[in-house]
Amino acid sequence: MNRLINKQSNALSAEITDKDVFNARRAFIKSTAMLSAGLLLPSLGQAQTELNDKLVITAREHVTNYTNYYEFSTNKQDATKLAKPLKTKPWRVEISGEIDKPGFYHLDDLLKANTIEERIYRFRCVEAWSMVVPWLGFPLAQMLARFQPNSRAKFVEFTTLYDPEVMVGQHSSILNWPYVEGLRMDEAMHPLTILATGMYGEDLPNQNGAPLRLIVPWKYGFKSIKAIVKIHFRETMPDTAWHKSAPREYGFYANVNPEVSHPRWSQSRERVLGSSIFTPKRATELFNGYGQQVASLYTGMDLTQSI
Ligand SMILES: Nc1nc2c(c(=O)[nH]1)N[C@H]1C(S)=C(S)[C@@H](COP(=O)(O)O)O[C@H]1N2
Ligand SMILES: [Mo]
Repeated sequence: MNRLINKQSNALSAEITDKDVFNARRAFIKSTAMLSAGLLLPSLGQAQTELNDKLVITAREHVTNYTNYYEFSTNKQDATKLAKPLKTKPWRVEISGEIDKPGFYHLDDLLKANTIEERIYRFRCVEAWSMVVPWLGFPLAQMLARFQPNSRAKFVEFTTLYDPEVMVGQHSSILNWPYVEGLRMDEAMHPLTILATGMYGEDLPNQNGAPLRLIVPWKYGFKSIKAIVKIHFRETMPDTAWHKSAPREYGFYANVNPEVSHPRWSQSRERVLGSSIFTPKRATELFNGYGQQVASLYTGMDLTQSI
């Protein structure tokens, strides 16, 4: 299922040596082995393939012309045009916090060290629409492991570019800028979580989060932060942009859960993006249909606190 697009295994250019990469891989293999054994996490493979086979891919035209990107506009049609002036090359990403060697990296160098593959995931927005997108990207875990987070790294925080001259929506105070999102470390290291650089076989369009965005398929779309300029490993739970703006409406975990209503609307059904107004809405699935792979991450947690 995961078509291999590009296979490269170069080490990151200046800052990271081959030995570091080798050690990080070993640590990563060990930690994923431990995860699978300890929490009985199924590896990707059969389960994901079965789910993906049922997914009908949404037309690219819909996915690229109906976006949520408040840095540009709160209108879902407008970012297509407004995001055009954003310059995504060259692009620098700061990696910081609980790691040995914090620093700034050229995105090109970060990408060289990863294998870009295609993953078809269902994506569901908190506003009750969903779509199925063939993303191009790589497991976030692959990249995080190279930076050898230390034992204090319990969460990963992501930050979007702040540049109000280009991101004209940042003049409005609708959200706390810059946009910040975060994951618990085990969520970040889960094989379903990817950093996407493209979709439909091409680079990401600006309005969909170029040049680098997160995709966490079992969570509401707002977790999938766009235009990432910073990845920060930290000990405490990050405060996210949506949580700061509306703490009663948006929580940290935000796992898709049809049983838990948003304070202002039900979350039990979803409109499939691009379908006609006569098509009945689709029943939303717990964890967006990825429960088999991710439910064990939340054992013992109160899932009604999901949103
Ligand atoms: N930086 C940034 N990332 C963002 C957003 C945003 O406004 N700014 N919107 C989020 C929301 S609410 C959703 S539903 C998804 C939408 O992704 P799409 O526009 O590619 O469909 O992006 C998420 N990532
Ligand atoms: Mo959303």
